[in-house]
Amino acid sequence: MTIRSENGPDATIIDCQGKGYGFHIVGNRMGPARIEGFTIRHASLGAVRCYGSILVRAVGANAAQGSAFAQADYPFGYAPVVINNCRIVENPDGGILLDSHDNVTIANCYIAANGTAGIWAYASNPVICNCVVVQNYDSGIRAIRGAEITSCTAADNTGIGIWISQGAVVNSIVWGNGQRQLYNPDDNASVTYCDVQGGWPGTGNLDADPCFAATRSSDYHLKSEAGRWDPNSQSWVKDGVTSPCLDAGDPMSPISYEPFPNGGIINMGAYGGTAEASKSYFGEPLCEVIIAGDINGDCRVDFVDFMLMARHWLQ
Ligand SMILES: [Ca+2]
Ligand SMILES: [Ca+2]
Repeated sequence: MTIRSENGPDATIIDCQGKGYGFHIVGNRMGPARIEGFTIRHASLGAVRCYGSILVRAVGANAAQGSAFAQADYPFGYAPVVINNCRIVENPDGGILLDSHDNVTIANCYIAANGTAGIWAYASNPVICNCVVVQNYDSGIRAIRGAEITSCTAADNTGIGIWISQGAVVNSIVWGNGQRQLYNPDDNASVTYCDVQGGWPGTGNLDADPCFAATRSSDYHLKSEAGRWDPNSQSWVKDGVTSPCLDAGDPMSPISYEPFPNGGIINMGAYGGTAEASKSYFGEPLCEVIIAGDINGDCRVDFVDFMLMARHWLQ
């Protein structure tokens, strides 16, 4: 089952007016589910809840007790759920709630100003990528069991930025949260190529002001002297400073849709790898002409470009 809006989350608003859930996905009854392109707000119990259900949990524990349908199609007991390109805002009891569901992907979502956690994952193990999780009135992401978190921005939540028991946090920014930035109670999660306020052990981690565009207006794009996408004016603007999070992600991560000049390396944060990634600044105006072989975009072809190419040779 796919439910997709025609014109995206700015135009398509599900206002639950203080009642129930926006979407409630229970077990495998509907098979794979995809929810895409909505604003979901004012749902008293949560914008989206995914529940593995007792039946599905029984399949996981003892396949003989489960339904033939679940056994045949979903050996792990969970039909995949994808929540993509949604704005999950102002839901009094939390944004996205996962309970005993092990196959949920949350991608390209803006999750803000919810009454408790932005994403609350209980006995679940979600994949969360390219999400802005900010200004929620508790934790940003609370993954009690674990999660794979890639290219996310968890900032200015009143509680913990990211609570993760196991799994990984990569290419992400965790900044300005009210309590701890990161909480890893079992010391089992790896954190790499992240900007964490106060610092965090791990390869490639930074502790430096990420230079968000405008936290007051909830714009968490990163400032750049070479160009930053401004969603209000729908244009590229230039700043007086450049974020240290540009080109600071994992050098082996694909840069995907980052516009030129992109440094040849993914940016940290929710817009890293997207068409809205801030442009790399090299201390001078953008190149007037693009030279073949200038991979990072600094208007020269030199050993840095050669190194970038060599790193990804024959990938
Ligand atoms: Ca980049
Ligand atoms: Ca170059």
